[in-house]
Amino acid sequence: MAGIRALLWDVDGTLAETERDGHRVAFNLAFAARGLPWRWDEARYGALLSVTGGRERLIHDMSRRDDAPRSAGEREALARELHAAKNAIYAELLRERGIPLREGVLELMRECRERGVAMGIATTTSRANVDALLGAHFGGRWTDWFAAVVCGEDVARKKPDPEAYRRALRALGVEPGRAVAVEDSPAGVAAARAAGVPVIVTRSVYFAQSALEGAAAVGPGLGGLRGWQPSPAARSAAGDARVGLDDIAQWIGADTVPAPP
Ligand code: XBP
Ligand code: MG
Repeated sequence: MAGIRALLWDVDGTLAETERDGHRVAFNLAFAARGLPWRWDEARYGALLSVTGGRERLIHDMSRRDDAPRSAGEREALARELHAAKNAIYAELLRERGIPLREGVLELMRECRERGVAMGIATTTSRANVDALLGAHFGGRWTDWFAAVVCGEDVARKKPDPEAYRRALRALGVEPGRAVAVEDSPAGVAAARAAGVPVIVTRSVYFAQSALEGAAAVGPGLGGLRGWQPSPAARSAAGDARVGLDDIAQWIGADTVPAPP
């Protein structure tokens, strides 16, 4: 197989632990600001993550509560309001206290830039949230790092639907088999696979135990090689300390990409 031409990044859970420490906290603050007694603890939020999309998650939760508005229209309106408030609070949280990138993320991004592998974002989170996270880490010109950015607003159907991946591939002009997705969730893996994109999984706190069918490799994080299945045989240009492009190429059966000049 020919070499990898593009790396497609999921955002929440993959770049940073934004679900537990960001979105969940912001949802709870939005409930409190609206005078609602609702609170999503870590376990409840983990169960709710099977519904992708913050607004969709709210509607799903309301459908199971007896203290939520009765009519579907009212629930929809409340979900919109709470979701907008949550996103504003999330951006504020990121500005004020920040959420670090997961280990190995920045290093792999730098390696992609050095070795001429294009990068794209394929997420179904809202654009404002991606902007808040990546703006905090890369500054106002963060989009310069990515040749394609596909967010929740750009798709009609969220993950596990493959639309986000298909759009990102189209924008990059790369065939599915020449790209690799980096994901953390079963829905993300399903989305990438349905688009024909090989995927590696960097497990996040909420999907630490999930079955991840169809992933080329699964591991505890990009910052180290220990715990990855299959265990990496190729020693990457980056050495043994972290997951590099050579490890990824080996997992997906691609030729290695050219080493940095
Ligand atoms: C993550 C999601 C999002 C976030 C919250 O998808 O499902 O809904 O939980 O963001 P991904 P929004 O991992 O593909 O980024 O509130 O903007 O939906
Ligand atoms: Mg994710």
